[in-house]
Amino acid sequence: MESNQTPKKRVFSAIQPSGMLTLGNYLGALKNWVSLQESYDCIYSVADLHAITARQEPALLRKQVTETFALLLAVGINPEKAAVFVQSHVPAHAELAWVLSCFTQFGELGRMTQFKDKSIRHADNINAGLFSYPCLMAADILLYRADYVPVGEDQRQHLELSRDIAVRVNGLYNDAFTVPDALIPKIGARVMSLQDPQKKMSKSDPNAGAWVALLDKPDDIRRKFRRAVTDSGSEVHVAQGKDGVNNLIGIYAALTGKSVPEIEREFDGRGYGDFKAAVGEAVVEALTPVQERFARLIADKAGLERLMAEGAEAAGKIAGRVLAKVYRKIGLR
Ligand code: ATP
Ligand code: LTN
Repeated sequence: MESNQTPKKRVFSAIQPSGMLTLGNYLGALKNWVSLQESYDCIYSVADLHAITARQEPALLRKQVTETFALLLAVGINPEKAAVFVQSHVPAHAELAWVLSCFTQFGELGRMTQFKDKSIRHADNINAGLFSYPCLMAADILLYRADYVPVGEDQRQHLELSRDIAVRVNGLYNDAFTVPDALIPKIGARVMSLQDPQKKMSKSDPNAGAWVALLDKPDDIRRKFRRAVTDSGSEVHVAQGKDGVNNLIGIYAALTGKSVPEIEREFDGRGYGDFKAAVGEAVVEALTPVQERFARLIADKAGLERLMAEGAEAAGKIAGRVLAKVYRKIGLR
């Protein structure tokens, strides 16, 4: 029977397999990925080609790709609802990235703040891949004609560039691509370091007390929150300049679904000590089931490989069709 339902909108996002995923990745991106799979046609990827813009140890990279894939399933992405795959398993990503790099200007790439930051942090390896990274990211998105791309705040500029590239190519070759919109959560889009709340929480931070990994042990999580930097005051209130407390309130709100006024009331007159313990506990409560699922998934390597192959096959079909259409439009034969 003909369905008169409009087709679901498409969502695409990806995450790098660079070491342990953090609470920032979870609240800024993954949590959203999970809820979107109920109402959208979702495609999620482990961006291993992006990861090699930094030098990687081959055995470790292989392990991290498998672990990141398993973590995506452990946080609740369901391969029966969403396609989940490893970027390098679908060759169309690298192929379209080359094409798009010919439609992206040197000046545009040079303005990317992530490129500028990473060039400073890794001055010994400012490679061409790091520079053209946004072209590969645009290829990831445009290959699936994605309508929406759920990411954290730090990816907004890359998303804007993907849109600019899509609009430019469409102007030259008559609607080759869908122009995507970023989906950035209201709460949790920028989780800050627990030690320096003016900096984003990042797994590349050498101070492990600054970030929480999704696989950290419960006691380590509790300790990191007990030691989280706050200011010298004692009131649990969102306020200008109270970056540490604001960050903890954001984390607690994102995990419990409570509003800021509710949280302020809950901790009225109770001081930072109580509050930090409660945030730590909320994080432990959210991550314990994720860790249990991860342990089960990672023990079944054959099962993971089967799921990876299925995901790549489903994604590859869509990507191959879009790539062929683009090649045709630009005159490749
Ligand atoms: P690095 O910090 O090592 O450069 P990253 O964590 O920014 O890496 P990814 O792992 O690829 O890079 O990020 C995956 C997703 O997590 C992206 O959508 C990104 O916006 C989001 N994200 C990363 N860190 C945070 C954070 N501190 N707060 C909110 N979202 C974040
Ligand atoms: N660069 C992103 C990861 C990423 C991505 C994508 C996100 C690679 N390809 C496509 C959204 C859409 C990051 O978060 N560091």
